Parts: sequence; structure tokens; C-alpha cells
Amino acid sequence: ESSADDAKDKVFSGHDDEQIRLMNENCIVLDWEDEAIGAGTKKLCHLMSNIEKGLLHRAFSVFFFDNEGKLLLQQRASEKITFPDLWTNTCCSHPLCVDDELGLGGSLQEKVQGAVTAAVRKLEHELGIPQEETKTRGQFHFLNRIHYMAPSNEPWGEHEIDYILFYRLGQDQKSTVDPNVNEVRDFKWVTAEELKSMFEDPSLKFTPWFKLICESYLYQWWEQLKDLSQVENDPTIHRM
Ligand code: DMA
Ligand code: MN
Repeated sequence: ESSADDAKDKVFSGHDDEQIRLMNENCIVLDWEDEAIGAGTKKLCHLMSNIEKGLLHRAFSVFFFDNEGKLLLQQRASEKITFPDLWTNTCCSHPLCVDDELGLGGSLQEKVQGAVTAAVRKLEHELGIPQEETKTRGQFHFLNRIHYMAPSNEPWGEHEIDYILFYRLGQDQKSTVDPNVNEVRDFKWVTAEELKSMFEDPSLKFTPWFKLICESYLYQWWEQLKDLSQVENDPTIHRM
């Protein structure tokens, strides 16, 4: 669709031009076993009317930790079409239908590599963390895949198989954070205790996927941040 068509599209009325443009990205459409079965625009993949018919796509969620084990949170910009203004994990998005993000061989390892490539791209785009830094300083760990569905503001929602990725900076390493204000309204580094007390503050609102991960796996994984070998690379798709 051209931008002229987008301008006439009712679902986009009142929304930010840059975020409307990003709705033309091509997400990876999946079957229930996380096999790629096609491409679908970000717009089509996030309309509840399609999700209710079973449309499912691939996503990733990065949890970025500094060298003291603090987690980087972001508050989504008001410009975001889905889930605006909510607090969430460091960075979420979608591997796209391009060779280096698709996981072409079809093995889990290749699909994880595609999600990591997309994560490096979006950590720079959303938070200004340079790709050279994420590629060379710390290390990505794949934890597991979470299949979930969550409505947002009408007519939007999520239905994804979400690759959970931890990233940990090494001993003496620091990272530059310089948020893109069209994506990120605020950010904050937190300890596990600080995050727990944020959930007790009724004035703070969180994304549904971040709540799910906090209620299930996050704190037990966080305790093992120094050595994730017991918990990483789980091949099961967890349906939540
Ligand atoms: C989508 O995140 C991915 C998950 C796990 C919800 P998003 O809406 O932030 O995607 P994008 O940054 O591409 O808009
Ligand atoms: Mn999505």
C-alpha cells in the first residue's frame, strides 16, 4: 500500500506518520509450531479481526542487563499505535521477512540467529545502542519461546510466538543509551526489587507480555544471570 492509501485508511486516523509507515514492514507469518508459512504486513498481523481468525507472527523480546545485573526498561512512546505509554522490557519487535532475519534453514538455532539480528537492529533504532556495541561487548542468550495473544486499544492486538532474549554486558562494559523519542518516552535501569515495587505503584501501567514474563520466568532467570546454562535454549513453545 502507498502512503496515499494509508492516509485514507480509517484504522490509522489520528496516528503518527512514522509509526504508520512502519506498519508496512513485513512480519513472518507462522503456523502453531513456529514454522514460517508466509509474510504479512505489520498492520495485517496486528488487527484483532485477523488474529481472531488465527493469524500468528514471530516476535522477539530483549531483556538488556548492565554489568551489575540491572535491567533496562522502556516506557513506550505515545506515538506507538499499539500499547502506547506502557512500561515494558528493554526492546520488542519482529524479525522481518528478509534473508538474515527469517532463519532460512528452519532449525531453531537459525531462527534464534534471525531474532538476534533483528534485536541488534532494533536496539539501535529504539534506544540508540550502536550495533557495533551489541555485536562486540556483551552476549545474547536465547531463553525460550512464548506463544500468547493480547488485545490492545481497538482494533489492534498481538498474537505472537515471542523469542525471549537476554543480553548481558561484560564486567567492565558500559552501553550508550540515546532513545529515539518516536519510539521511547522514558527509560530506567532497575534491580529485581525495584521492578517488583514498580508493579505495586498503581500509577504505572505495563504491557501484557511483560506482565506475563514477570509472573512466570523473569525473576528465576534473573537470579541465574551470571550463568544461564541451566535455563537457556529451551526448545519448548510455552503457550500462555
Ligand atoms: C512487538 O513489539 C513485539 C512484542 C514482543 C510485543 P512492538 O510493538 O514494540 O514492535 P515495534 O517496535 O516493531 O513497533
Ligand atoms: Mn507483534
